[in-house]
Amino acid sequence: MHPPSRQDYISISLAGQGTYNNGKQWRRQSCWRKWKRLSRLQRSLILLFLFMCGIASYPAVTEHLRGLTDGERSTESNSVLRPVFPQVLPEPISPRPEPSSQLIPDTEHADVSPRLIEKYSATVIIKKLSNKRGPPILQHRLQKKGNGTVAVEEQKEEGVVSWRGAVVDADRDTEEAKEEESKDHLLANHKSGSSNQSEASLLEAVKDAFRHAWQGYKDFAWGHDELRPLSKSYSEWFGLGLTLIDALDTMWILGLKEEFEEARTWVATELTFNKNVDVNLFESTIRILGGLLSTYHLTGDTMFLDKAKDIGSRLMPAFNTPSKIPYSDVNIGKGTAHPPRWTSDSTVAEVTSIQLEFRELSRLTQDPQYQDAVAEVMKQVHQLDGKLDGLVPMFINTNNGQFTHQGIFTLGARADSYYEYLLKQWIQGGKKEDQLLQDYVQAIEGVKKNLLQKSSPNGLTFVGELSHGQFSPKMDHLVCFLPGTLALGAHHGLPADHMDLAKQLMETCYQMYTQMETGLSPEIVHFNMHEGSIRDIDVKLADRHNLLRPETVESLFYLYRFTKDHKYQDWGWNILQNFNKYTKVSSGGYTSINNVRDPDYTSPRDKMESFFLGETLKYLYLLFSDDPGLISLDEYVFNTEAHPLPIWPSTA
Ligand code: DMJ
Repeated sequence: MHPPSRQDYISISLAGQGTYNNGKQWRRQSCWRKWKRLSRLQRSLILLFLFMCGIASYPAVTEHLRGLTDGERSTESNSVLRPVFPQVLPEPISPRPEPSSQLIPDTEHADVSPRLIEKYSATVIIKKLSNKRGPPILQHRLQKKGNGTVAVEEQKEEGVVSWRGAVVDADRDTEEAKEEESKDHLLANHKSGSSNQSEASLLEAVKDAFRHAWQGYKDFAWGHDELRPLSKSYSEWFGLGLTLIDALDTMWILGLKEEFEEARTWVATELTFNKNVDVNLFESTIRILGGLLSTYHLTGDTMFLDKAKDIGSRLMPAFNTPSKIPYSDVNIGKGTAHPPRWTSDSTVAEVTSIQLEFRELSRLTQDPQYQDAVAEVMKQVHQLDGKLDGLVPMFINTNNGQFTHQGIFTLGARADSYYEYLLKQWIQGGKKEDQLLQDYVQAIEGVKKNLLQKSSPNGLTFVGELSHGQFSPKMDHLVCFLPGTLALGAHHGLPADHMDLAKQLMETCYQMYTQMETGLSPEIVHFNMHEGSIRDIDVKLADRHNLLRPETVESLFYLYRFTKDHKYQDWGWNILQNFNKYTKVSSGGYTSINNVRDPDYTSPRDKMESFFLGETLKYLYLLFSDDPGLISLDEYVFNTEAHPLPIWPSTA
């Protein structure tokens, strides 16, 4: 037997030879012996087959290597979904130090540029392409294990999450084929946008997720603020059943009547605001007042309105300040209010993102005190010095009513919903309050002029921050509310370039998910801007957590509602799958996680934020619905906690 001559040998291994051991060499020789035993015809047929496979995979390979931007890829290819994954969250585990390997930026995952692809082992690329169907862009994420690179599809787990998100135990080989078949069927319908079945399946997946989250809350945290799903307990923030109230209108919209009725009974019989407890004005306004008002509107049940009046009036002492800029905290039992212990400042976003709710409370009660109080804040902020092209600083002093910590501008934490509420108040009031519109439009121009940049190497448009004239390429996940808000503005008649920007930012926000190893976004990212960067996105160690936040799926909902481009649904679907894979706790509930960069060690935080039920799952449901009348955006405006409030009739 002669060793195979080099030119006859067909190998898929283009990686370093040193990685092959003796066993592999033996298998090669054995293959070669078998090959030699084949007839000439058999060999020709096999070679022809391999040639055809090569032709068939050529477009996928070139697309992968070119690292196409979304605009260049077809919607159809984008709509092929990644395979479903097993439910993975283990029982509670005690924190352990991060492996040092995580300190090394994970270049394979963050980029699809040709330069970077060259760094891949060619073996892995070939494996990926041959094992998977669908476009590389949805599948290119590789996962690192030890010092090697392992394709996602090589993971073997015991359970698999079905299309609808339910966990089924199955023999992977048998079940996989069925799953693929069923997915292809649903996907074909989904792509055409014509199948009720497909829409129903997507909606059902969200309902399944909600039921699972709710079950955990019900079993371990009923009537308390937040579920701690791993320790099967709860945490209190205000002691007001925050998750339950935040979730009321979601249950109504999802049609979960039984769950809604149980919750309603609790609100009617157990919820009391006559408690000696400090609450944050902003958080209790957007979650509790907003949740009760929207549930009242959806159901017509006046019990919710009575509760809304009760909490609304108990929050009013916050406005008793020298400047009329409200304090951050109120004791709703004692009727006293105060700033945080360390400062007399309030956060700009907090004092300017309570207006939708208080204005609506005034309209419903015919009592102007609520509207007057929040309008005074807007009036003052409108006139203040210290803005930059309509952009506002992050803090405002409750004694003198001036901005503090000036010179720092962000669309992220502490400023974000100021911009959102400028537009939404204008919409709520029937587009008559010109000053709000002017401030909003000016601020968006300010964003374009001062905060908008493109990343390298792939040119993702992002919103950075400015500190005393110095630009920082830092972007919070919170900023991902902006594509949706821009799209909403364009829908209500603002310039078309707002929609163009919305689409670009939407892509960026999705990349913040898909470029992570878990497919879930971190809390904060930093974009690379210098030419020759090998990846667009870096994540600092302290920023790798995911709190189940809604902003990206919120924006996906708006973008889909206005464009009907199914890629936005596909992106939302992928995000839901990854929530199911990495944050779902088997005994009930979902948990925020500390590390989106290590699929093997996500480090659960043991907390389900109330906005996961109030916002994230609601927006996912609305994203998958093809009914524009389900919370019509011409009739409702969502507060910043996803509670829909009516756009006022023109007579109001
Ligand atoms: C929510 O409470 C609201 O969406 C708020 O505007 C921002 N933070 C959370 C969600 O991330």
